[in-house]
Amino acid sequence: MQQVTKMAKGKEDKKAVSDQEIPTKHQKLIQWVNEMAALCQPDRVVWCDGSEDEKTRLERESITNGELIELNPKKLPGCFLHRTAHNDVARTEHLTFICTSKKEDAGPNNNWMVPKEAYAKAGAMFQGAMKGRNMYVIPFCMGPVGSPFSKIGIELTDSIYVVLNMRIMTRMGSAVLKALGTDGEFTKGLHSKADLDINRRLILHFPEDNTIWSIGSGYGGNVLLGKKCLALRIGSWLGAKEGWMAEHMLILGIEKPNGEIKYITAAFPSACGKTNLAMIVPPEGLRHKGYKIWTVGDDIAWLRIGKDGALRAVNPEAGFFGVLPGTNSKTNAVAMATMKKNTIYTNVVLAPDKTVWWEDGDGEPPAEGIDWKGNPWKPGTKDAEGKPVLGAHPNSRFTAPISQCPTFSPKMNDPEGVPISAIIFGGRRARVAPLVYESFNWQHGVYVGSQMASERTAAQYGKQGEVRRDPMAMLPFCGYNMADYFAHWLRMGQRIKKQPKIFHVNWFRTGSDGKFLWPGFGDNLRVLEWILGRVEGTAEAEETPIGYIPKSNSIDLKGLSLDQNKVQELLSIDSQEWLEDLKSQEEFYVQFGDRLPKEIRSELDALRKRLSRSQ
Ligand code: OXD
Ligand code: MN
Repeated sequence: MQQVTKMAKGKEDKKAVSDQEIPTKHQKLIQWVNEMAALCQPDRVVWCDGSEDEKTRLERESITNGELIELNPKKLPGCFLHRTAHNDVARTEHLTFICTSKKEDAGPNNNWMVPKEAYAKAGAMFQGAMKGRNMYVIPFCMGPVGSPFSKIGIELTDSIYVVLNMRIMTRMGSAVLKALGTDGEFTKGLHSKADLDINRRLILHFPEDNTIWSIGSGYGGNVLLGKKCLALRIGSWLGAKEGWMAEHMLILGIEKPNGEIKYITAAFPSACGKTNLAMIVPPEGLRHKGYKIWTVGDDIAWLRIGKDGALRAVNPEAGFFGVLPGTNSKTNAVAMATMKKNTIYTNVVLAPDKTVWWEDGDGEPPAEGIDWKGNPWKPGTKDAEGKPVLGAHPNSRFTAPISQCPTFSPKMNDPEGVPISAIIFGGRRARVAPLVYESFNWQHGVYVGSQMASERTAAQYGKQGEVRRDPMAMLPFCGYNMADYFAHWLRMGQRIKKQPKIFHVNWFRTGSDGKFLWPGFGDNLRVLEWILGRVEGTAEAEETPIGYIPKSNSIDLKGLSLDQNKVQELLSIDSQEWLEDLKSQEEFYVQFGDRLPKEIRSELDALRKRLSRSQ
């Protein structure tokens, strides 16, 4: 069958693309592509096959049209720089909607629109939005192709940047179309940059139709539809329906000297060091123990109950889309090594030798360069009001294949996933939460996850001390009513025969001097070691009202100059502070009304009693 396309005059690859045969016999897919093409009116429809030739052709095309700048082929082979529009540098949560027939199904945690209204509103924006551009058809698979965990999606987009990023972030191309067959289920994703006008930007999810529409943005989190949109928002909806879980979690394997590998997952709100933990480097003091780290994923975990009764995790992604400022050889040497080749850098400084630089990265800034906005920049540049001008945007990113990660786990491609021994929740709390505690059981652990929170610090998050509840780090990503999501977690617990233990960590507790008490980074492995010890029944703990905390000396602090007072402060529990915190938890839960599972309320009441008794 010939592709129904009109040729753009004078394009170099005119022949190759116009003669392209539609590479599928999936009638529903072909019909949908044709309908979307009729709506968006691109010059041509290009089916992506994921080949090297296609990659090279698209790279050339985007260098010519200015979407990408090729970086120094000797120092950064296969790497490119991209600059987004100035108003398009982060996920736009206020323009992100869950469109379900009933408002209660989206829940108070989501912006909501009636599906009909949403289709009409965005449809008007998509009308003719791809005129003069190509519409690329990207078949992609979240998870290993053929795995029972995996889901197939098709993204239609007018952005080559999106195609090249999806190529890194997902398994994409012909193998996926083949796996889809002639009648397989797939998520329908439509994206257009349109005119990148923030007033005409919408990120819409239609879980009842397994559909995502994104318009007016070119920023990764809004437009790489496999990531937050499919793998979390639509994924969490599908998981609740089909009996599995889509979570905002890293997946990490810790190999002990005897060769046994234990896998953990961990959920932290953005900016709490998830990518760093996924690539943790053992600290000097623990090196003699011979731990080896295996990175399975840094952002998303899909969890199912395996035939063995264990909770098994797959990373649905194939790449990292990590934040750059603050990433350097000290904070994350593994990430630095990962991005030395075949990487797309977004919104960083371009140096004259065609390398890149960002704030708190490695090395000195170039004496002169081009900033993320494309303006001449040098260290010390100030704006009209005398404020320092950053060279890289604070949310500048790298997109790199996980397979390039020095700690890459080949288990990432295991269709059955890896068995999870422990689930870790974490937040950024200057006070209240101790360094680590273990929940009493699954139900208590679900409650611990449901009250997860991060404090805003003056430097980073606006009003100091303000607590933002972010249950399981899923607040911006749960595609349905969060009360039902808690109920789903509780139901899953009843079905898992080999339940992972659930823990809470806080790397960010500060002392009376306002300084962090815990060194963090590689030293976090000391806490993970205690957690694994608890899983195996070898680490000692003390029961407290909030859960089990490490007995003194049960965390190995060898090689760390941390005095005992600090350790005690890190593990201390102030009942009064906790009782205050419970009030803010209740305020958060109120919004879910009767839909909040009674188990969550009874865990909160039981904790209050235990704390009051201990005063
Ligand atoms: C991300 C995020 O980009 O959580 O992973 O915002
Ligand atoms: Mn994330």
